[in-house]
Amino acid sequence: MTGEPQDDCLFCKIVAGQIPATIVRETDTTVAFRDINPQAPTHVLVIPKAHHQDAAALAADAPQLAADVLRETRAVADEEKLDSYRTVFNTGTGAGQTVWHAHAHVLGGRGLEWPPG
Ligand code: DGP
Repeated sequence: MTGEPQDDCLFCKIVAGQIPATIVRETDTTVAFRDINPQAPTHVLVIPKAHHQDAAALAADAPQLAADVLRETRAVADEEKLDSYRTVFNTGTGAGQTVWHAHAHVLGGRGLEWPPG
């Protein structure tokens, strides 16, 4: 069921402390941690603690929680002292989503080209 922890979800395991991660921020509803395969000097993932499979499901089923995630991307950028940064939600296999727990990438610390690949 959406929102419930999933036994086979990597990010649910990070939320539960069962898999280590470098956590940079935590709120009642969200966790932000460094991406294991950083694509920029700052590359942090912001996730809802509750399980939603992607950004579309999060926005549809828990819009307040989606707002919490978005607010935290800004907080991460502030803590990392980023004047410019990019927030990315890969949604669906064709867009590069590989982990099926909604997450925002916060990327910064270098010039970022547009459009992305
Ligand atoms: P996406 O491709 O948008 O689904 O992004 C998933 C990201 O998750 C990808 O950039 C790599 C990151 N990732 C995968 N496994 C782990 C992990 O065990 N720990 C951390 N910190 N990040 C992970």
